Amino acid sequence: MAKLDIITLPDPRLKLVCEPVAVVDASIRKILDDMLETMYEAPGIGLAAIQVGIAKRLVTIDVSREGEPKAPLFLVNPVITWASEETGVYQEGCLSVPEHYDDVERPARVRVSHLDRDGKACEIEADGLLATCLQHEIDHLDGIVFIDHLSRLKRERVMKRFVKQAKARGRGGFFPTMG
Ligand code: GNR
Ligand code: NI
Repeated sequence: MAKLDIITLPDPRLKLVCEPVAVVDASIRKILDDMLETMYEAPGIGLAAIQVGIAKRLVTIDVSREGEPKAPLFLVNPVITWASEETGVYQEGCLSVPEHYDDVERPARVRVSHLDRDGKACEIEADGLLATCLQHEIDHLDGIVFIDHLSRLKRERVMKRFVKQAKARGRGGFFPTMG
């Protein structure tokens, strides 16, 4: 397995609509395994392939808590087939939006159909943190980041900060920004 680099805002690749996977073969399983390692190292509870620069509809998730046995989930071409009317609010974060956390309202329960790591068709029904994480990851596959669910004012404030940081890195992070 190999740990991959995670891309962050304002990288334009985070806006891409990712391509469905035709066949779950050894090369796809290798990407999934590398994603899982990258996610555990980060650490994060979910990862979409585009966050490591791969524009395919691949997701890894593990919402098990510290001290519990690991419970990795691999999802290929996941689709939300049902979402509850009832919503819930979670404070979300994203490995591609480091150090920003904000409340997002989403359906409280979802059903998701997908292929697993063996290419087998599966369906899962989830609530709580897993339901939130599934929706957050499936958003990534369509070029949507959680800050897209915030008010325009909040989103623009966050974007501005990340553009500034990227510019600072571009010149070695040495000189102060000009605003
Ligand atoms: O690690 C993560 N934590 C998290 C917390 C609340 C809601 C969603 C998430 S997903 C995030 C990892 C990530 O960026 N996945 O795309
Ligand atoms: Ni994310």
